[in-house]
Amino acid sequence: MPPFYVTTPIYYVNDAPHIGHAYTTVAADALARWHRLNGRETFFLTGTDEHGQKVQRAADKLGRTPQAHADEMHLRFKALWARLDIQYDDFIRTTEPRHVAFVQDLLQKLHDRGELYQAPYSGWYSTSAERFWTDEEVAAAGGLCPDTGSPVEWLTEHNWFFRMSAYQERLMAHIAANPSCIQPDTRRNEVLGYLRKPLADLCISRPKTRLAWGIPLPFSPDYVTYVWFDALSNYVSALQDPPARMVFWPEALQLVGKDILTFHTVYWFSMLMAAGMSPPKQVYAHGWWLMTGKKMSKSIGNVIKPDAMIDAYGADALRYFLLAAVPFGGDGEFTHEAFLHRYNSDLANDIGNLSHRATSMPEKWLGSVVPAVGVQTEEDRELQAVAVRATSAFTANMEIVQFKAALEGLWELVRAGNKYIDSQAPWALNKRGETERLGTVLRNVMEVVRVAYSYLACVTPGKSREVLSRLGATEPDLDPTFDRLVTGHPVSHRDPIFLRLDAIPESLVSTDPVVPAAAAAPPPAAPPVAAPPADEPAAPVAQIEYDDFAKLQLRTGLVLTADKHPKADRLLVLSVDIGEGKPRTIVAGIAAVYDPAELVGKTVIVVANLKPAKLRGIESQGMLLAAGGSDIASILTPYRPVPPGSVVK
Ligand code: ME8
Repeated sequence: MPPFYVTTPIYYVNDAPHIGHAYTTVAADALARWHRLNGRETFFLTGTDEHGQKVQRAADKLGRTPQAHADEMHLRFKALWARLDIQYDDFIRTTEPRHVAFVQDLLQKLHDRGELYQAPYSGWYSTSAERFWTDEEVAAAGGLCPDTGSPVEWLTEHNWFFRMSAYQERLMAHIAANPSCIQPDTRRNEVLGYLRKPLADLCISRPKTRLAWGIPLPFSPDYVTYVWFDALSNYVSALQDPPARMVFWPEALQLVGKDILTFHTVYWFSMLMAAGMSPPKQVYAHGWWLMTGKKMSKSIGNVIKPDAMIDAYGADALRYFLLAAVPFGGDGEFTHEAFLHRYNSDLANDIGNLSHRATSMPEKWLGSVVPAVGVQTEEDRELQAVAVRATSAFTANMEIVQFKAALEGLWELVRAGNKYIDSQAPWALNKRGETERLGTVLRNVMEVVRVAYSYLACVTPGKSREVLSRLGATEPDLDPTFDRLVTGHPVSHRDPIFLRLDAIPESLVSTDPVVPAAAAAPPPAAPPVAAPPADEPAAPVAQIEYDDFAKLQLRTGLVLTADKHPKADRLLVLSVDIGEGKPRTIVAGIAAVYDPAELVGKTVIVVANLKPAKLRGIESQGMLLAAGGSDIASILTPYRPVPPGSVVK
């Protein structure tokens, strides 16, 4: 088996880590753990990007040196990785002497090979994006920085350039010959599209007079190197010592956010080619975590703090959610409602329940030991087949970096395990005194738990360790056959591994009191109130008494699913959890303004006591509130997160 090398971007130390950073790092950790579990020699690198204008500016603001700032800030990343159970093999900081020495050697090598030259350079410079833009790019962005939207200034500098344009053909040929070197395919096509336009040379220096915080060019000490040239080199600088580490390089899988894909392909691949090295095996660009439709980012301030999520749910629940909620490569809207929902359904209910049953039943009936493997019936063999199928699906999807599909595959086994308990009814076997069959059934259940938590050990390492040790297994064991536990080994039964939560933990919502879900039976129906269209002045309305308003029962609801109405283009059919235990079906005339997929996970306001009505053959058990009258502009959602079923008044 070839070795396995996985990297994350090195994160800027200008601010504290948020869920976006945790995402890439958790994904890399899950892959590293997975390959280690499979016996593959693995190296997992992460680190911090400590030079450049962003860091310099953040340090200036705090009145300290950039080095002191980086020394303090990089520890925040390390502390979060410790809390998230991230098992990296090395953490590289770009201010470390080993990295600086490597970058200077690389610059010297490229200089000696004639890959660098000096020339005057003029362009629109954006300090916020730390780069120059062309006239056309700035014009297209309305005279502002196309990346950040901040003002740009016209600068002329004498700078050093890398002959990147010379690599255009080679880059295209390399990508064509190795189509999997950029994933997903859509991202590869984007890079190819970029490469079809003329490729310019890359300005790789900054005069020290403008930016002192960087690595000096060894052959031109009045300049420091461009932060991306410095940062990208980390993936190889970390493999220099001991030299044997370089065996990992040809196997590199580099995870990056989609925003930094061009740097990691066009720039990075051509730098490597110029240095006589091969590009990484694969660069995988994942999507963004969004908050209310916008990329979660430090500059916008719409960030979720991982520490708060870990305090509320535990590290493993956060790790699981990040990987299970969206296909790797796509964007995902982060909502507390969706988190709670997935936590309760997948973790507390499905797998938590399964492991709880596996250890509570032998305690009650079998003296808390692993029972012997008995004669297997048709149903037992079917469950065994599910285990084989589910674990192969997990494996196949982990190989293509599709965590969500891998977990969905494994969940087939988790659900089958719970169903098997229901159908085999061990409580009835116990009552009837069928001890041997009871032992066989419980053994099979324990094996399902052992298999599921062993595969999950790369996603939920802490909980897996805990559950496996309750069954007497010291290490995860990926063999799906139901005879791997040690017969007669003591089984310990303790608290549920994932506690069910009734509402979003208070520490995560505002400090304002959250109105609890109403349990009272709804009073008689009242007609819905129609709002005037937004483009007409609001006409004076007839006044009503408070009691009339109070007839209206409004609740918050979490959209669980949304689909097009099979018979009406205008309508969507939603399943909405309004805290009643069973979701409501609501048919809403919003198909013209909303894509079904974007509604899933959103919290909406539902008129809960409207008489059910059939809309083109489907009964609607309520109505959504929306603004804009007949031309709906927006559905209404609460300003702050509230649990489904909260009273709205
Ligand atoms: O770009 N959703 O550092 P950075 C998903 N130092 N992932 C996100 C995210 C979001 N909303 N926000 C950030 C840099 N990320 C450079 C990298 S590498 C040689 C130099 C993740 O601190 C994602 O992995 O801005 C993204 O690529 C990375 O954080 C950017 O982190």
